[in-house]
Amino acid sequence: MSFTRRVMVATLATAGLALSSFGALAADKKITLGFAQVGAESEWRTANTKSIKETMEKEGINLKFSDAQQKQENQIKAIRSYIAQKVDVIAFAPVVQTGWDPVLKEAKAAKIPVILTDRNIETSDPSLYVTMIGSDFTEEGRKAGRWLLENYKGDGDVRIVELQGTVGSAPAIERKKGFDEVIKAQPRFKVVRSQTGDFTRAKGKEVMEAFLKAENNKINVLYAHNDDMAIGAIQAIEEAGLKPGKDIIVIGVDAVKGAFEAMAAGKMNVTVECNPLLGPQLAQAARDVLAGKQLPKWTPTKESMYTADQAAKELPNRKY
Ligand code: GYE
Repeated sequence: MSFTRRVMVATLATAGLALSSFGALAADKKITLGFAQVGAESEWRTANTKSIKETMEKEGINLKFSDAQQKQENQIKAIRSYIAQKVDVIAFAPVVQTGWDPVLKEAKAAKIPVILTDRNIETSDPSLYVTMIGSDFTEEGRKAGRWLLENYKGDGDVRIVELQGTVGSAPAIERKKGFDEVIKAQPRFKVVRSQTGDFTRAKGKEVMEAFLKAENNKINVLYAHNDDMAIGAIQAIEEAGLKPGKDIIVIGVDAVKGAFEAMAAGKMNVTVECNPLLGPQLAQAARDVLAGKQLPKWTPTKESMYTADQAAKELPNRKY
């Protein structure tokens, strides 16, 4: 090989490596992915975890998995341990929106790419993560609001209670924002109580009991930021001697099987879909980033919504 040719080959090889700022991974090396999950708070989360575990197994990606029990400090610890273990890629579903910059800077310094799944973050430096794979929560909130304005029958003030998701989480903040944005067009629709139910059935039931007491049962609509809280609240409504889905309109988000069952039983009116099956997109994104490909900053998932009259027919087709 001539000198110039040798130099050219060397330059090309360096350019190839430089394509990825995260260091090259030999094509035949098994990828190790460290995933820091939020917790196991809802049916949605269980389906999300299952999708990630099953996909990585199938794809031959070595998965390190941790469950943060809805606590940011646990997720930060998990991310630090993935950095210490020198995994190839870190992915996580951030429990809350803020407070990630310090740990993400540590990942960046270690040249480990970070992929966000499900929930987004607020950061002063967007280069701290490669891409975000997940839903448009504000649009989900708008869909819930629009459905209500278009389908509510009855005159006078409409008294709405809201069960919010985990305090500080992207879906809680944005589902509230989108819903408020739409309903403010008709001032007779009023959110009279709004409190967190932490995305769980137990808390949804407990807070709904308190709402019913405080409002002396005078509630027309429940808007729950996820189906699990709606299902917990349905129990509270029944125990108060009222009919969920009739006396109180019940709106949820996620479109998990439990919501379809409640709708088929006439106890819930509508659920806005939020797709938890993110495993395949995550595996692809991990491969792409390690191959030095440029990824879009956000890949929104495609979603629809389902009403009670579609529930019985749709239930057998649901995958989560
Ligand atoms: O809606 C809820 C879960 O972040 C989209 O988290 C997710 C939300 C989902 O606990 O059920």
